[in-house]
Amino acid sequence: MNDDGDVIGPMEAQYIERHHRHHPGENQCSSSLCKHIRAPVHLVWSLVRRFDQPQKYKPFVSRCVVKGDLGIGSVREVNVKSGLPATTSTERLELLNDEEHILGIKIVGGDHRLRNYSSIMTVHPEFIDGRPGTLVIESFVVDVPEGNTKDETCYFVRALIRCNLKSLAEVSERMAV
Ligand code: A9S
Repeated sequence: MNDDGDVIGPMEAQYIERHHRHHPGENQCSSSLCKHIRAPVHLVWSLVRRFDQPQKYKPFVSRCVVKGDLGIGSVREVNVKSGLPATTSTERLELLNDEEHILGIKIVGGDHRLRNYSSIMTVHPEFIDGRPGTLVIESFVVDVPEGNTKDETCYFVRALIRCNLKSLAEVSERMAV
């Protein structure tokens, strides 16, 4: 895998085929990123699964408040740090599978331009240099905003996700020491 998270291995492709199939419409874009983390899968999953605390690893999130019992359908209000083209995002928990390590989220509101954004994150155990590691795959589908191209939209979202995954790796690897 190169450092911008492109899928290049057979394992990634197989997981993407199984869990990350989006059906983008004509005016939507969709992509997926991978990240290999030098920390065990239970540790990485313990961070990813916390719908109520994305700020545990997402560098852009300044605050998050959840309404509901953290079950499927719960909604979180996310505030993001200054300097981004947005301040808030309202997001719903669509899927949380602690057996297969799958997290599904939809963005349902906010003062940003990502409409109908839906993402899937899966984490998979692997070995890196003979030590327990984790392959994280994150995929999304989103509307292409008026006035933007598919490439611009894909580039923008991939850049944000790449930052999230880089931070997830740093936080996980620090905890794994
Ligand atoms: O947080 C994620 O999992 C992924 C993304 C793409 C979140 C993006 C974001 O929170 C900002 C960082 C605020 C950027 C939203 C929803 C819109 C933005 O413009």
